[in-house]
Order: sequence, then C-alpha cells, then structure tokens
Amino acid sequence: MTTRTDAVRGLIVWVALGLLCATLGCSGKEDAAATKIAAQGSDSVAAPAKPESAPAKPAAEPAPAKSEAAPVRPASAPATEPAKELTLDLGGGVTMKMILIRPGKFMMGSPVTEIDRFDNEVQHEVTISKPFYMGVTEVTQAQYEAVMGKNPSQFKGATNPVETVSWNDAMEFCKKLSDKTRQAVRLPTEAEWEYACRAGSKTKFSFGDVEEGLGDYAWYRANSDNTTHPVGQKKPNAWGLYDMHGNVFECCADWYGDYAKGAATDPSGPASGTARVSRGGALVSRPGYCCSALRRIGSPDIRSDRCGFRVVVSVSAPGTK
Ligand SMILES: [Ca+2]
Repeated sequence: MTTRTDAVRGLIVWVALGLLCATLGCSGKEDAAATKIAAQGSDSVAAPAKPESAPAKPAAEPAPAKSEAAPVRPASAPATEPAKELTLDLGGGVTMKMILIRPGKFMMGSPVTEIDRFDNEVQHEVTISKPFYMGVTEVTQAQYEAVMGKNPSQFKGATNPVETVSWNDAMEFCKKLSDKTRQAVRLPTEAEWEYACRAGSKTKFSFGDVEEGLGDYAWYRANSDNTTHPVGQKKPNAWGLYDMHGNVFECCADWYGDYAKGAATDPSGPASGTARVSRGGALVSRPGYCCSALRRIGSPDIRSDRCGFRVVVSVSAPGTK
C-alpha cells in the first residue's frame, strides 16, 4: 500500500516538475530556437524589405556581398554616370541628337606599316580623359539654318550636311548654339574626332582595312555621284556615329601642327598657326582620304563645298549630367 502511495506521489511530483519546466522554458532546444527568432527579428530590421512569402533567412547565413552586384567604378569616376544621349533644341522644331563618348586611350595616327600613311600622321598614344557628347551626324542644313538663319550649301537638302562653310563659320555656329542652349557647344579636337571615329578600332577605317567595305559606311568618290547625301543613311560605326568617313570633311578645333612626341593626354594642337584641320574625307575623296587618321589642312576662312562639321558638348557643362 505504501509502495503504491509512494509511486502515486512520485508520479505527481514528476508531472509537477515537468509542468514547471515547461512554464519556465528550461529546455535546451527551446533556448536555441528563441535565440534564432530574436536574431531573425534583428536581421529583418536592417535588411531591405522582402516579400512576405520569402522564406526566413537563417541567422548564421552571411549577407550577400554587395560588391558583386554593384558596377565596378574607378575611384576618380563621377558618382553619377552621365546620360547616354543628349538632344539639343535648336528651335523651330529642329533638334540635334548627341551620344556620350566615354574616356579612354587609343593609338592616334597611322602605323608605319601602312604604305599610304601621310608623314603628318605619326602614330602615338593618346588619352581622352573626359567624356563628351558628339553629334551622331554632321550638322545638317536644317540645323545650320535654325541657328544661323541662312544656308550657304551648294548641294541643297534639309537633311544633307551643311557645306561651303569655313572654320570661322563653324565656330560662330558653336557660339550661337551655346548661347541658345546654355551648353558648351564646340568643335571636337582632332584627338576627340579620331578617337570617336575609330570607336575602338585600330584599322585604317573604323570597320577594317579593306577599302571594298567603304561603300557601306561612306559617301565618297566611288558612290556619291559628286553630291552630298542626307546624313545617317549609311552604317554607323561601333559607337553609333554616322558619316565619320565621307560625305563632307569635318572641321576640328585644332591649329595644324606636328603631333606630340610620345604619349599625350587631351592634346589640342599648337597654340597658334595658319591652317586648321578637317577630317574624314568627302564626296569627292579617294578611299585613302577617308581613313580615320587622315589630316586635311586649310585656311580657317576658306569655304568649300566638300567641308562641313559636327559638334561636341563637354559633359562637365551645366545641365549635361
Ligand atoms: Ca563626314
């Protein structure tokens, strides 16, 4: 009897202790679970908002490395990437589309192995340190007239490139368009022009070395019928620029002079001179005159029906970022 009574008492004590432990939460497993829930709660505060249905993340799981998703950016690069395109409003419903040309290095000029290299094209390394916007086409007659109020071109057509303009005329266009748009509109330096023309290529033309392909990219002696053609009809180069080869020569900002001996950064030509440089060949040019490296020189006040221009805008100018 005593044994039965003791057993019943023992059972009652065992059940009571069990209930007490459950109430106080003294299980090792529950401890771990409680810690885990607390950690998850803390993690969810700092973590980005997640869909409610997303599975809970274990506390021990390392956070994903943010650097894997973020684009790699040089320390010196601007915090915000400039827009890839810029459209200038020239008034009267006329606009000018420009695209971003990013900084980089290239070999300016022709390699000595090119048998038709001109002496003034000695090859050297050039760094373009600043981004800029460049017109995707030569300045058209409609664009020129919208800014200057006249059209001096010999080969009339609103979307044909303006020609029979001098280097001085092109500079006046840049000044007026700068005033109109409050952007720093200017002619490209020779280095900027060739860098953009090559678009990463190292060959005679932006598309390769073989002249037979020139007709896909350019209006020149073999296919122009001795007239200019509306801009943007041929294939663009790899950076989206049209008619860099052919149609009309394009005025650059520089005075003509010998290239720097050795590497150069943002070269802009001599401080003074008697002739300006234009680039890219024209409707009457042989293929060799349409090469990326070829330099044509002329007086800044001479007007020619084979010479026009395209413009650039500095990215650092107000309103261009
Ligand atoms: Ca051209």
